[in-house]
Amino acid sequence: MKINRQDFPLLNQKINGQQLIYFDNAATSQKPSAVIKSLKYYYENNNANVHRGIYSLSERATSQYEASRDKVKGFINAKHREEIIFTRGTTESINWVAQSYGLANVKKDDEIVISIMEHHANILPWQQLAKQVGAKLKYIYLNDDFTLDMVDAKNKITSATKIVAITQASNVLGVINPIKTLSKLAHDNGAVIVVDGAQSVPHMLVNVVDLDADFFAFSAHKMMGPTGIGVLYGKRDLLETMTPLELGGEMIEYVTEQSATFQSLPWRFEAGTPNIAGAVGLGAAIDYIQLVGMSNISTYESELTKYALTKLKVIKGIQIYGPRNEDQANIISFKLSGVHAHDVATALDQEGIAVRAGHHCAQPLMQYLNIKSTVRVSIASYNTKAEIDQLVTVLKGIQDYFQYDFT
Ligand code: C6P
Repeated sequence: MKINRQDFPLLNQKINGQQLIYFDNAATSQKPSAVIKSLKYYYENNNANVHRGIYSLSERATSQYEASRDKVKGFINAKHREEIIFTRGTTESINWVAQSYGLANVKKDDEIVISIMEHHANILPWQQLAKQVGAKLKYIYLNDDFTLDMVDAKNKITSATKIVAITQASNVLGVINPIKTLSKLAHDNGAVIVVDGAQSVPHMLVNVVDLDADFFAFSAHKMMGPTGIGVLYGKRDLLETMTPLELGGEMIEYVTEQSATFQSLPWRFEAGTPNIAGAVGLGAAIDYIQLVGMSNISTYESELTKYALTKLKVIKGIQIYGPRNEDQANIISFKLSGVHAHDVATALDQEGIAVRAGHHCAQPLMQYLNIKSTVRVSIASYNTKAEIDQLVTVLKGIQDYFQYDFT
């Protein structure tokens, strides 16, 4: 089944007098009516606190909240529901791994290996951990086609490595990394692998068991769900060893004046009143995606990305930062010679086209590429070839306006 654009009410509006074309899906996706309605329905009919009320309404809220956990489990093919922890999003999920698993398992002179294409959310928590314990933070660099240099990966991941943290899909380059190979490399050296799935989960089928990921993080808002909710998946035997970072209500078993015992998984990691409506909305987003079919979404987005690459590639003075091949995710970054990325984004906005411009929260990658910013077009399944054609036409107009001489 193909996505019905009419399912996304926000898209039906004008910006600066032009029909909105939304190409900033990697920042956050738009939401289908089914998700919006699920939030409204929840608040109008089922709102109560979870896990504590001995009354029907609270039991209903609890069962909806827990049903979403089961949906997430199925969506990423986890083995056990206890392995699904609701968080605020990818950023919080990775911070928890660093400060709970990391602090307990990484010691002085151990090594943490990440890649140069990471988002700050998968850099700063490891920088902090490395400083706290006196460990070394090492980077895997890139091939000329912007893909991960696997020779470098093999050199960097050694018996000194305790954690490998890698994004499955780059939010700047659109590169999809070979997670299965990397997890084998990590495991062969006695390390765990933490996968940032923020950009892969919305675009492709993810199977955490097949990837053999030890931890996997993602956000609902990039996959048609609400903001403020995300997931930390962790293998059960690893989560069992971890101490919760947040303490308080919901996560306890028994508390005395001086001590406390904690709940079992996954509630041990969900202190305080959780984002119940968010979880319900995430469940609705999963239902919607599964109704359309993740493989249909993936195929359509790849087809549109290929189409966009073909059209963009021939624009004079454009430089595309990414592998530019069939295997890349739905994200294209580029620069137009002689025009600042922010000027391009502002000019596109005048024509109703929303793109992101800047460093995309990946400043070490920008430094490595020796650039300050790119324009980024990120495609979703509700975008169309006509919108890409319009983007290309406007980009050509921007070049004419700035009158860059390509001769
Ligand atoms: N990238 C972008 O425009 P949060 O904010 O926690 O939902 O996701 C953080 C994050 C982590 N990893 C990757 C690969 C990401 O792309 C993001 C979010 C957005 O590229 C906002 S900066």
